[in-house]
Amino acid sequence: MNSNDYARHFLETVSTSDYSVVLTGAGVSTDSGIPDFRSPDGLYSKISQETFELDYFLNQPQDYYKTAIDHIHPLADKEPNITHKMLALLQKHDLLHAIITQNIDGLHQKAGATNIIEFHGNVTGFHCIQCGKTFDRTYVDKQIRTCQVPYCPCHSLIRPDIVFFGDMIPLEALNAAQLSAGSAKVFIVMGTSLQVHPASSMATLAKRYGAKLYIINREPTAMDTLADWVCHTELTDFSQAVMNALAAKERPQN
Ligand code: CNA
Ligand code: ZN
Repeated sequence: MNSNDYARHFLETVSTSDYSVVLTGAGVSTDSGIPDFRSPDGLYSKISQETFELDYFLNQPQDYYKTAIDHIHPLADKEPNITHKMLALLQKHDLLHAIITQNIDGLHQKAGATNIIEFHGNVTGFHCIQCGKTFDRTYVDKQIRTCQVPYCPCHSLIRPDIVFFGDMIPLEALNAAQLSAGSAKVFIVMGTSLQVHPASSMATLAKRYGAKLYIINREPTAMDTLADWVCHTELTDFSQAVMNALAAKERPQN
């Protein structure tokens, strides 16, 4: 099968499902200029994995924020790509019903998608670890530039609203994701290596509750053998083919 055949088959499948859910990972945002974690030019080739660990953040917040101001906070300035737009379009056609994302970049929202479950939080917000007061990036970046680490007026550390390795998944997001995955007739996985738990377990949960599992990713993932359908491709090609197939379906036939 080529990308066009895959896209047509994919569209037929979601057209016959009354509840389809996608789980996205860093691979959907690489075409927006955001490196993923584990690809050869991914973030792990530039910054160490411990940058995303809770203990590291709490013990050395100045080191975390030194990296974050250049490599993590600017994710909020990026623009959505064709895959984010394709998923938002599927939602408008009632062919996709929920998006569970491991990404923290907010690009599904920028593309106009709705019903997005941010499993690992987002880069746009910050809060005090003691009193819970919220802060925006302008405040935090200014504090980093002047005193390396942002502190709340109550003198406690300000942390980002992202989920570090070692953090709990926000309960609301976990519940919503489990409910969506458990209700899915079709569960689609896009642009993730499926190596981060418990996000990856949403795919096994969906499958256990009877969903057809579709995986679309450049490389093999940890769950390819579990899937009903696997497509190893560039997401730009796949998403363009889906957009074309959707447009062809809508054109009046003579
Ligand atoms: P990962 O482990 O780096 O996997 C990404 C997968 O996407 C890899 O298997 C790649 O082969 C694949 N991929 C990359 N680009 C493309 C492409 N253009 N077309 C097709 N496939 C592609 O990242 P995961 O998302 O699996 O790991 C979960 C972590 C990464 C989550 O905690 C995220 O918060 C975190 N993360 C998020 C971002 C972001 O918000 N954009 C960026 C980097 C890391
Ligand atoms: Zn405070």
